Amino acid sequence: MELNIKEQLEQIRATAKDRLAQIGSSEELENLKVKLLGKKGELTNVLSQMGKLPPDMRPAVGQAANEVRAFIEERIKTAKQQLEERELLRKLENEKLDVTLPGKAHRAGKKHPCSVVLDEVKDAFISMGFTVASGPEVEYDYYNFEALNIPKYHPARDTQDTFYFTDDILLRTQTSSVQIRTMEKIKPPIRVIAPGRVYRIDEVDATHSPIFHQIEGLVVDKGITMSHLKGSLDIIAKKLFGENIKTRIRPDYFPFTEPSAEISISCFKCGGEGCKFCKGEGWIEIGGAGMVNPKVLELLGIDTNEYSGFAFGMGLERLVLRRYNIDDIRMLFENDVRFLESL
Ligand code: 2NL
Repeated sequence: MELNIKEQLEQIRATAKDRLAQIGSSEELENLKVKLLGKKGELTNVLSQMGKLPPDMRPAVGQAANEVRAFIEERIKTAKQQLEERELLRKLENEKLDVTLPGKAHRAGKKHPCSVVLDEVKDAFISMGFTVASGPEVEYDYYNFEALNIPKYHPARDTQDTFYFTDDILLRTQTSSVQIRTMEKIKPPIRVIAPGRVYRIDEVDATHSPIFHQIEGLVVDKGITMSHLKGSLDIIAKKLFGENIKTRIRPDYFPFTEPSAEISISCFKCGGEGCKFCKGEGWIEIGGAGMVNPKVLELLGIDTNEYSGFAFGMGLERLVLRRYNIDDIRMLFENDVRFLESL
């Protein structure tokens, strides 16, 4: 009987090693531990036969049983450590990060070319003491035409095909309307620019769009002359296009200015020699200007014996196309990110 129990204990000890070697996961290990050492486990099962032993033999068998338990516990502990190490390694292997792989590039947005140029133009004028004004795009005929000395049926209206909502409400064709509103609000001296979106009925092609942007400017003060206009344009052109740029004004006609002038700058590609860029002219037209027609000032209650003014207007898109050497205005409106990123 005694031998039998000892043999059984020995058997448990001897087989435990092999059984442990086959364990593949912490879960299996836990199950085996219960099977061997648990309340209804094999070891407990053997020990329950102790009562059948003669009392003097029990201590020796008990000690043998404790040794087997200690042995198995030790082995389980080691197996557990090994399993945990293996599991950790497997986890690390699966989750490993190759820090040498190329990263996912974040596409950063950037300013639209029109905004880049407009911001430069604004800064140049602000540095000369101008303020920036804005006004409604849906405008009264009065502010867009009447107040600028363009009455109904005036031929100048034909050059600006206008989107009308009603007889006297329209989409502004120029930002002059903003400057008329400025003169209504504040007394001279006035130094203001009015950049903004304007609308004209036009088919879309490489050089036309029914929506585009204008930058207009207005100065009204005592003793303002054509020289102030020319001098201001010179400074602005140099700030925007470089120190070597020259400006040229030649006679033109606008109902709202008298005299009126066409503004050109010397070609920034060839410096005035004539090249493919300026079509051999040496000059590039950037807008129009003139002395504010006294009729316009009078209508707004400005005394023309005391005050005079100059005004100018230029198209933003034209400046942008020149600056970035783009030959199609549609590129600025289609917003193809691949194109915009390439600028
Ligand atoms: C052009 C020409 C111009 C003006 C705009 C203006 C505004 C007021 C009074 C008088 Cl409130 N004139 N603006 C003057 C001359 C020319 O624009 O080619 N724009 C793209």
